[in-house]
Amino acid sequence: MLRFLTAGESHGPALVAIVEGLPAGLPVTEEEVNRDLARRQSGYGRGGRMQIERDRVRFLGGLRGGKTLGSPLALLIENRDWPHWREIMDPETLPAAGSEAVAMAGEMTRPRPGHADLPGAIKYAHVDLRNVLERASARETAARVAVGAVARLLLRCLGIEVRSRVLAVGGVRDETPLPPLEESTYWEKVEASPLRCGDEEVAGRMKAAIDEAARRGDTLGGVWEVAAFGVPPGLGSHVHWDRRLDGLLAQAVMSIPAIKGVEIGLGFRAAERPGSEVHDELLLREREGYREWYRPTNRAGGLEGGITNGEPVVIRAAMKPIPTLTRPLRSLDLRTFEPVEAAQERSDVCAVPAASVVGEAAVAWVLAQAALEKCGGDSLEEVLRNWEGFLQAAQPWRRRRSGPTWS
Ligand code: EPS
Repeated sequence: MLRFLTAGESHGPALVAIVEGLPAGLPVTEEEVNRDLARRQSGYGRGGRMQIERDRVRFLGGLRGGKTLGSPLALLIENRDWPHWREIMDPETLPAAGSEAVAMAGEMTRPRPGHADLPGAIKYAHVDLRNVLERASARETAARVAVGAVARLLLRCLGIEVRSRVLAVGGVRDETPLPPLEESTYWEKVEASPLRCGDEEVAGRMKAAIDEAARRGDTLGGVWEVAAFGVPPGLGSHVHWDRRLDGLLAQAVMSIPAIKGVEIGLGFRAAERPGSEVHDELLLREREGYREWYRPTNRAGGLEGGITNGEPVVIRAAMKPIPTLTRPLRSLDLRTFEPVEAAQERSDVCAVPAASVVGEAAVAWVLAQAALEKCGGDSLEEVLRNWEGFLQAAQPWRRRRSGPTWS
């Protein structure tokens, strides 16, 4: 079973992750992981913290000569901001009352509505909200992206590619239908866009909306989409609730901080249409000596009955605006029980583009798990052998012409 755990606080020394269950022999490089870490750090609307961090991974175990060993893969991402927080976040001693450190970031008792601050404090019996917010911070997603980058390397060996793009920021929407993977100029545009939006004109309006929100001391959410191409039919299962791949994908995406809605394929729009305009019909075509089924549409987002159907897996997430506002909302002080303004911490105005990269990691992870569940092996070689057999067997919709008949 492929699994991972992460640890680390936003302003602690580092984030760490341990990945277990990877096959031996998978090529992994720091460069590949760093590329995704950098993509997560970019994006219009991020705050001052991203100027400080230059996220880079260091492998501490499980890798030798650029290939996994089959042992747990241990990785670390240092927080460059840590030296500024050394006293405040010291694992053993809290800063003395009246010290400079306390003047910089003393006890925090004014919960931000929408943040984990208050429920986290109640649940874990903390009064200083820093004990919650440090781990609830989206900083933790850097570790998830590093782990997702490794999953992506495995998927690439299996012919699966994961992409993401931003479809809305605030009320500004990009209605461009999902282009295929082969439309590389489109995907290059997305990568080059600070909004991760493939339509420059729309991206300009998104940028203006973020600037306007920043001026008002406000924040903005949005919608992003992740698509996985090259996914064969047969991953996931209809037989049990916790084996349905749509449910597993939704959980992974919903668990990204600030995500409040997840949809697959048409999602909520499917509820408004009759069945004849929702389901993807099966048609027949002839190609390269084969007769094969195909689907003119992919409204199901590549999943039927919790199983992949061979079409791209398409999943969208609705992200709420970040709860740290520079013009703070009304709150209550945990110590005095007096009405106050919610705490203001340095934060982002909009992290939708960055979160779309986290979404890629979440989807890549779940697909890698599903692929290994189907075709797992102790070495990459064994996985590839199993995968090849699975692909051969999973193609009953293709028939080759042998003489006058199809077989
Ligand atoms: C975050 C607040 C900001 C963000 C941070 C998430 O950090 P800071 O409080 O240090 O300014 O920049 O995001 C990251 C550090 C990151 O790596 O994504 C929060 O409160 O969630």
